[in-house]
Amino acid sequence: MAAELRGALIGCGFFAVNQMHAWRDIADVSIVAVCDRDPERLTVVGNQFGIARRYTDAAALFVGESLDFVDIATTAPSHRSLVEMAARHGVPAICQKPFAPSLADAKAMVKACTDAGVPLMVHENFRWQSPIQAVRAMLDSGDIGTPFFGRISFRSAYDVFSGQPYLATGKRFIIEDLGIHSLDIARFLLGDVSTITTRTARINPNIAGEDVATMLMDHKSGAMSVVDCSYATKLATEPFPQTLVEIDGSDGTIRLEQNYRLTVTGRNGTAVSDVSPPLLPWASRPWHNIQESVVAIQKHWVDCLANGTEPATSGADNLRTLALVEAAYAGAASRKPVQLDALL
Ligand code: NAD
Ligand code: 89V
Repeated sequence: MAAELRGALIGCGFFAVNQMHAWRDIADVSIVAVCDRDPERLTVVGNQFGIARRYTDAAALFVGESLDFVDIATTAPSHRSLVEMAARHGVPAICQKPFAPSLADAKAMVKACTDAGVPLMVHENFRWQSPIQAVRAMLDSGDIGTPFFGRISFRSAYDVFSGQPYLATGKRFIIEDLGIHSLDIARFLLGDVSTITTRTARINPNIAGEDVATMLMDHKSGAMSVVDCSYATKLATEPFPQTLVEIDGSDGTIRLEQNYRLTVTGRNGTAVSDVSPPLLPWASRPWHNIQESVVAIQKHWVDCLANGTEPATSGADNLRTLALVEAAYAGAASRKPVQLDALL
């Protein structure tokens, strides 16, 4: 591997701009080529980041470039073909969430990369947000004892459809797009899940999918959690895109509340701290929380490639998050609890 990693971006859309800014913030890596089937987006991102080598066809990119990795920032329908293309060329791949439109596709993608011996990471960045990492650190400190209950909550009325119009048109919406992050955070904080029970609703009549979901999960640790998300919740202060967290443990509690206020009550008393993410020079409120996590996950990828270690949100790991998404939709339809192990 060269001293400086050579990466290429596939998909130069709405969110990829954050990924490009983040790559510029990270040492020992550079994006040497960009690809988008839409020539307009290719020009916008190529010009903004000064990347001269541009492709409208991913197959041509793999033939034309010598790469240490690809960063796939397209939407889900193209993920399988692009990840499998990377595997065929022996190129490690980052793939945006949702990893794939179905669990069967995702399993095939993991197999293709395993068989080719190439690392695969899903760009599941919410667990990398510094406030969420602060909650994880408090759990690790042991101050609240053994967790027995969690609530991971994302409730908002933010207009996500203006930046991401495709979100209004899919049969699936909030669980697949946003709940997937909350479910991953639940796994990150409380471990893997055995059973999930789900209820959904559509409040906004102008979209095709569900915009409210409530999920109750049994974790294998014995803890239970509620993951609730809504894009139909009008609050006095709009919290987008903050994830709020409640954890109850045998010796205390953790509360991550609006405005990144963290309250921990445990063996050492109560401590209140401000865990606001930094506003990076290129970031903009209220997205700065997500934008900072993009730098963190991409740094992690570079470290993993350098050390030969498996990314925390590897393709194999993310199968367990995507299985929760599949199980949530199945359970919302049947109104019955769904066992996770049967899907994996
Ligand atoms: P977008 O539609 O704005 O951008 C996708 C781009 O990919 C488009 O420019 C499109 O032309 C290009 N593209 C599609 N298929 C291609 C192919 N086969 N070859 C080359 N180019 C192709 O979408 P977006 O809002 O930027 O979302 C992209 C992905 O990022 C989605 O999966 C979305 O869920 C995810 N996302 C993640 C976060 C996060 O915080 N992790 C936030 C927003 C979006
Ligand atoms: O993170 C995401 O996938 C985004 C958003 C936070 C807007 O839902 O689509």
